[in-house]
Amino acid sequence: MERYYQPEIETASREQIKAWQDERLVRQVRHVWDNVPYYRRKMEEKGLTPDDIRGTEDLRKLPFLSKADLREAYPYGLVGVPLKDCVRIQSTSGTTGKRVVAFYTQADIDLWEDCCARAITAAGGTNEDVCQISYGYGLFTGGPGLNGGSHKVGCLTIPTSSGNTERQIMFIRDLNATILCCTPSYAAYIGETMKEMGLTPDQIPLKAGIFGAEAWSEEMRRDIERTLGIKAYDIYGLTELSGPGVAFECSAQSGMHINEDHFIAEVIDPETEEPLPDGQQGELVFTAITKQAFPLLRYRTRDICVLSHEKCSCGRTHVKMSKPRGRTDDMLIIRGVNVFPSQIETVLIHQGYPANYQIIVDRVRNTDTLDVQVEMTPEMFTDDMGEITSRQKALVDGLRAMLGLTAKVTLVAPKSIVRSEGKAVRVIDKRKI
Ligand code: DLL
Repeated sequence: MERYYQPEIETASREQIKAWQDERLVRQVRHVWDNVPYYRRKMEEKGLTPDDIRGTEDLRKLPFLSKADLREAYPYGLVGVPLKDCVRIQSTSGTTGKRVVAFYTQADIDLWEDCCARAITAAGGTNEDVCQISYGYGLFTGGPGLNGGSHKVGCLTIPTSSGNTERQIMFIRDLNATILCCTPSYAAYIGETMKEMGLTPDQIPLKAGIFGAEAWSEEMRRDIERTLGIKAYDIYGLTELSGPGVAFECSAQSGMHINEDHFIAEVIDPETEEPLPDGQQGELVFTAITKQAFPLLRYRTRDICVLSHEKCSCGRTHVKMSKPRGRTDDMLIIRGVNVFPSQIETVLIHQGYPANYQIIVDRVRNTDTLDVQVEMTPEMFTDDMGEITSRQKALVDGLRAMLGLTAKVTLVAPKSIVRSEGKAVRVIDKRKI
């Protein structure tokens, strides 16, 4: 039977959801106008006042916010309450440019943790469960967000943070952890380490995993589910909007329900900025309608996905987003062809390789080169050159069929690609340097 953390909200009628959104949007626009001069100026430039926003129908009149605005307004320019009312900051890892610093009031934290509690409950979690949180703790939102959600559900929470993989496995076994929360690449690594320790899925008490913070394919899901003997659920979020729990997967495992009582989602064409209908792929844009301290309106996430209002078998009524296909800023353009790392991953996993790979893009004599290093499993490992050559050729063919591009594939020894305890680094683009 499907369980909900807040059934009256999660299964509310579409009319009710719209009524909440209409009312909260109007209030939020007023709050931002009164308290965030940066955004007020953007509204004024478009000739708008709060009176022009009477409900969700008027959402598209509002100006967008992007990462560039966050950079410009860093650190306090988008904060909507006096700092004395803020109780926390969280921040991104800042691999590209300046870090995003997001602010929270106690009420913001509370709503964020509710969203994470919904995700844990949707994965089958109850107060009988032991929830091990192996996302990083600290500035990264993964650990603190799911920690709070796990407390709200009443799970016995093990805040291991990431790293020290053998100790992770010891805790899972000794303390009977039933739910594991971490990045999918770390889940795969934990699975791999368990296998090396001679452990089979039935010797591991886990039943579910809540994995997100980076893109992962359906193939990788099946792989992790098999190795750990669990059901693996996706969870999505970003620091700018709180952290994990903006959207989460239910038992249907076919897209993530967006918590629409807190976030209005749109998908837009990234070029024309026009909103797109359900089923069409574009950039995800969110308007936070309940957050006080960091109230972003029409924030462009750069994540590419599709929305669906189709009825879900789990009984939840909130719109679903597909797994993000990639980011507008991680899409590689190689010899003019758009390539997402996830497409490469799909080919590898189809041919029985683990998701341990690195994509190296370079430019040699004005031509882009695509080099994919793929790790063999210990079972595949051989020094038979004929066998290696034919495996490499099968991968080159698979990649050509998927991408329409010829890649150079190099098979490398097991364990030679560095493992990630957080978000994996899959792409090295030497062209930018
Ligand atoms: O990654 C928050 C999070 C923590 C989500 C734990 C889920 C679990 P940031 O570090 O700000 O926040 O990175 C946000 O990560 O815009 C997406 O590009 C990507 N991302 C997050 N979840 C998923 C997912 C956290 N389930 C950025 N699938 C987002 C694919 C994801 N990409």
